[in-house]
Amino acid sequence: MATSGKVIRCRAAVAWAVGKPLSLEEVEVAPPKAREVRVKIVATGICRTDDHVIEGSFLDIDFPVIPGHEGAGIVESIGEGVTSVKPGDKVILFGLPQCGECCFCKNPDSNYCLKSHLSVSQCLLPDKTSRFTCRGKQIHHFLWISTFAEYTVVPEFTLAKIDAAAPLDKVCLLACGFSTGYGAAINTAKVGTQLCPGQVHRSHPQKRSATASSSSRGRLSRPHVVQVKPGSTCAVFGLGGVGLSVVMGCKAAGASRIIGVDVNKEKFARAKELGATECISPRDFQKPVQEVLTEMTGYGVDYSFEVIGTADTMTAALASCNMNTGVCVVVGVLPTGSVVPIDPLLFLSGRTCKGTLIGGWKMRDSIPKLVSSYLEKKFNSDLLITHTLPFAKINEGFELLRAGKSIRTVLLY
Ligand code: PAD
Ligand code: ZN
Ligand code: ZN
Repeated sequence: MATSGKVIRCRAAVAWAVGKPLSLEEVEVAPPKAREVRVKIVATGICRTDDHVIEGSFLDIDFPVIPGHEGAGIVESIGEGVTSVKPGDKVILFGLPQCGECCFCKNPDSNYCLKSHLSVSQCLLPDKTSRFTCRGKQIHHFLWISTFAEYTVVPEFTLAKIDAAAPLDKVCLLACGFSTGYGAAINTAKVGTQLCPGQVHRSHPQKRSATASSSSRGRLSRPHVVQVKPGSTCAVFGLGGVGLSVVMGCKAAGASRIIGVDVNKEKFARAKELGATECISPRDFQKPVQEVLTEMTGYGVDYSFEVIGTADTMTAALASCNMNTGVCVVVGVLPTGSVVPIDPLLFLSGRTCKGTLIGGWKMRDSIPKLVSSYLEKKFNSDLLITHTLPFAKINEGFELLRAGKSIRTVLLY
């Protein structure tokens, strides 16, 4: 391409300091170095995690920074040694790398990579320099991908080539929101089997007598036949873009009861459309929501998901799953340094609590497959997109998110 090897001047949304609105600026984007790729971003979603960055509550971010991590685009140029993509390829960028070399990347049961931001800062590229400058100042990268820029430079292992037929303004959500929620249900929790013995039903007397007659014909039978009701029960705390993707994952996994929990009742209609069997607002009850959910289900749900990011909702989600085999999956990102007081008795009887990063997917391996599934209409992540705005209206997109008016806003460049 004509721009290959040259500095590109383009627009980007810069967060100059904590708590300040994003500022639309002209930035310089240097060419990619070895093992790096420069990408022309075509579309990016706005995720609550970007808002956590702007408000200063997300893990050790160096300012000024260009946030954004739900982007899709087209490769503009590649640095030396890049083999997996070439200029013109459609790609999705992701904030959880897959270097392929660390012990966790080599472990088939893990999607955590030691090059992730929780282990090494991703505010500068791996060679500890930035490719962005603005008004003579160095600007930091975010999760190595900074998609709130018309052009960005990323390490090769933070992107994957996708099907040329994929609509970038739709599949950008697969970079984070959709994949996180859907994967939290099907990969992390492995929703599908019903775990709580409280939900089993004794067989109908007539069926029992049928069994007895089988027995009389000498076939193997058990005196108390138990029919396990198919499907499990789930509670999803937070019905934003990520929580609704959990709902979709729970439905796809065959859950029989999916209870959405949100203080904003405007989210209920979409949640039901996507698979929630009922929705409740904690504000409608005098008692804690965990008690409400326990009463609704007998012993608590099989799986609970915290998809908000507060200490209170994390405690409530944990206490909402059944005391023995219940699994609570923490998806929401709590402010850095948060401490959640938890009564150890909640675990003593067997409950499990686990976290998920981007839904457990090994991103480089999984993104092309998820895009194929999208194209085959195996799921409809388009239903998460409530607003589409030009990039210049990025702050309006954040206002919609903060006001609870949007699920996902996609920005077009
Ligand atoms: P969102 O703001 O669109 O959705 C959050 C929802 O929670 C909204 O519908 C709110 O109304 C609702 N809510 C807020 N407070 C309460 C409350 N006290 N009780 C009940 N409902 C409440 O955010 P999102 O869906 O984009 O992201 C959700 C969280 O997931 C957020 O913390 C984000 O940082 C995190 C996330 N984690 C990962 C990961 O890999 N673990 C990836 C992407 C996002
Ligand atoms: Zn995100
Ligand atoms: Zn790795």
